[in-house]
Amino acid sequence: MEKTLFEKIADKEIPAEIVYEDDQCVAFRDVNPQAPTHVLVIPREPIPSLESLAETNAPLLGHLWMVIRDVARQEGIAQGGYRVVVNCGQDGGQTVDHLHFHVLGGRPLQWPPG
Ligand code: DGP
Repeated sequence: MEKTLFEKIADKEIPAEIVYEDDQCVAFRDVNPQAPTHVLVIPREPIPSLESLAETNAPLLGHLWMVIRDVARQEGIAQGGYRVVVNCGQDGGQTVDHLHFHVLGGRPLQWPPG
C-alpha cells in the first residue's frame, strides 16, 4: 500500500524538521505553523484517524500523550501553556489521513476555534 505523507516524513523520505522520534512515534514541525510553536506528533503506525482507533491502540495512545508532554517541555511552552488538537474527518478539518496531534503554543490562543 502507498505510504501516507507522514509515513514518508517518519521514514525520512520527505524532509521535515524532526524534534523528537522513537520506535513508536515521530514529532516534527508543521510546514504551515499556526503559532510560534506548532509541532505534529504522529504514530509510526499509519492509523488513519481517531475514528479508526482500536482498543489495542490504547498503550500507544498513552505513550503519545507522554511524548506530547515532553515535546511541549522541550519546546519551552509547557509553563506558559499550550493546546493539543486532533482534527478528525472532513468536518473536523483533517487533511492528512494519518493520525496526528497538533501541539500549538508560544502565544495566547483564542477560544473557540473556528
Ligand atoms: P490536519 O488539517 O489536521 O490534517 O493537519 C495537517 C497538517 O499537516 C497541516 O497543519 C499542515 C501539515 N503538513 C501538510 N503537509 C506537510 C508536509 O509535507 N510537511 C510538514 N512538516 N507538515 C505538513
